[in-house]
Amino acid sequence: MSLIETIRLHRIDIPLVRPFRTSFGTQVARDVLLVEVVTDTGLSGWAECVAMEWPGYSAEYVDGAVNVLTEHLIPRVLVDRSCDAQAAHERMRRLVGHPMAKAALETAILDASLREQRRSLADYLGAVRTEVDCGVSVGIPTGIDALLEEVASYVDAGYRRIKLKIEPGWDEEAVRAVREAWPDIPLQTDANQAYTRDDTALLAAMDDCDLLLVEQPLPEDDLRGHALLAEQISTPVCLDESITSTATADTAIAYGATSIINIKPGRVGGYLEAKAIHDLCLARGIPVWCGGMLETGIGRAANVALAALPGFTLPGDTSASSRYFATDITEPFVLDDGRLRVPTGPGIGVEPIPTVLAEFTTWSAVIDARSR
Ligand code: OSB
Ligand code: MG
Repeated sequence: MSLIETIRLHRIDIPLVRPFRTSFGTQVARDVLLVEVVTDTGLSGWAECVAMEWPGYSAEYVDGAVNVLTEHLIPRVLVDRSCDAQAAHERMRRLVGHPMAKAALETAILDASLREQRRSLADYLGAVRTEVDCGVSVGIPTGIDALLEEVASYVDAGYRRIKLKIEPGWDEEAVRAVREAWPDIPLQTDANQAYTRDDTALLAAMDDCDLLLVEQPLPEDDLRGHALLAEQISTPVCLDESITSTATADTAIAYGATSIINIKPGRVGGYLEAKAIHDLCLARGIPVWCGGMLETGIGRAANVALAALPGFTLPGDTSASSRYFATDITEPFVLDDGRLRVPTGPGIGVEPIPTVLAEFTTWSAVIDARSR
């Protein structure tokens, strides 16, 4: 097994093609932290930290991720320089929280070690598909006309499922407008915790709109509220923010708080934990799909590999590069008949294009593993 020689952190600022508004705020650009693990054989492993600029989706944010990686996670992992993702996972387990920062470091180590073995991440995780069905997440727009125009562009591009961001005041009318315009398109909603236990009637109002699911209607810690809601509406409840580990997935399923799960590797602390949640859900008959965090090609490549596992039976938020960025930092992921091809090269199968990375980089740091 190779040894870790250097760890580089790269922070980039890359504009989105259109503002992305959710119930927790608006993003106009991605402030992305990339982790690069360089081994003593000169190979680089890459990963994207999905934390956002501010703690709106979860408690993590980019400045916090930089700090916890630099001051705590990297020093803990480098106690042993072996390029071993499982060992790094075990060492980081003793530090509480920060799943997105942990996921980035673990994935960069995993990518480096798989590149050494010339084995793809998809193969390592147990992929059974060579391409994955793709959906698209539609932010809260300025009005119904803008919504229909945006959805039309995605339907024309071939997306196999549409997800509408909702919040109180932007829900039933928007959902009905899209459902009337496209009576047969697979459609679902995502509230990002914007409703309360008192809003059951607002959510039940969309039960006749033939939705695949409603994602995270209530606060992340309210599993009982989700279980009570699931008894009162016919639309399946799907959890995102609430599912932080295999244990919370097991609890939420047992309590009837979720009948479908959105798996986001960053939210659960990495691809090893994401795979474990997938395995649990497969055993329990709970369908899963791969969520997204507006990733660049680096994060997307790994998500597409995960989405190729057998339990991922619903289209994911694994959209093409062009849905997010005019120029991606990797070779772009391009939709073909509503699907993305699973990378087959070693590790995540893609790497940043040096000139594009340099163009968007706002900050970087180098940590020498040997001087510890
Ligand atoms: O809740 O799924 C979410 C983006 C950022 C933060 C949270 C979420 C999202 C999305 C977009 O819905 C998913 C994507 O296209 O990457
Ligand atoms: Mg969500």
